Amino acid sequence: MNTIFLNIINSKAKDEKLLAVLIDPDKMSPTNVSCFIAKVNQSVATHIFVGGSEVRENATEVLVIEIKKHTNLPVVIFPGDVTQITQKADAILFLSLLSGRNPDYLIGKHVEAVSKLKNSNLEVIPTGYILIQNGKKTSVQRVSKTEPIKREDITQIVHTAKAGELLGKKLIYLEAGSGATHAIDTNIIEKVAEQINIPLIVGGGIRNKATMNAIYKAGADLIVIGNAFEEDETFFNELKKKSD
Ligand code: 1GP
Repeated sequence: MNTIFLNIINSKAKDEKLLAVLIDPDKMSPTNVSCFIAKVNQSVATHIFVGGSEVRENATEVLVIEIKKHTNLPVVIFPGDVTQITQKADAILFLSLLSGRNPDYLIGKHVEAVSKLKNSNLEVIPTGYILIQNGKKTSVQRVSKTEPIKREDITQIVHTAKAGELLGKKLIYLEAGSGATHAIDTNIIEKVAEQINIPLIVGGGIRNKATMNAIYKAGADLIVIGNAFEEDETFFNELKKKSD
């Protein structure tokens, strides 16, 4: 039942780095899925995340059904809201926005989600989600009405990640925000990775292989990329799987 989480743990133990392609149901039409997923399948991507801050009702389920017709990669919901939960996916990142102090995003939405999760086969992965300031207002900030942690406040970032681990979160996700101008500083990633023992996800504003490699080297176990693939599908060419 914990297959996806256990695979992440096993990869971390072997230092095999993971890559999730993030697909926003509001930006991807189901008719474009097969062509896009063909490129994902040929790349080193290991996971497909589906979600967004604001998504039309049912759009996520329709998209997940279509994606699963074209790939065997695990499809993980990365929800901005309860309405995005669908049983058609393999797992859900059950996100607590630990950087903010809005009770709805710390526990309220989670209580609402229980009726959808209690009899479901979805693998639920408790995830501490930490938004870090990157110079422009992000949609997470706007929708959740919370402030990100300042990027200079490294102690607060590290302690927030550690508090998440101590609370029992199974993953920590450091987020610069979708389309961030700059990815999270490697210095921040190093400090967090040194202090936590659970897998570390990093996303937001990652647009090239050099940045990916630097972020992996700093200690990220899984990188999430959305915009860079939406804007330029040729980026997949740089991330082709090596043929055996
Ligand atoms: C956003 O971390 C993800 O929630 C990915 O961000 O779209 O900027 O790659 P990008």
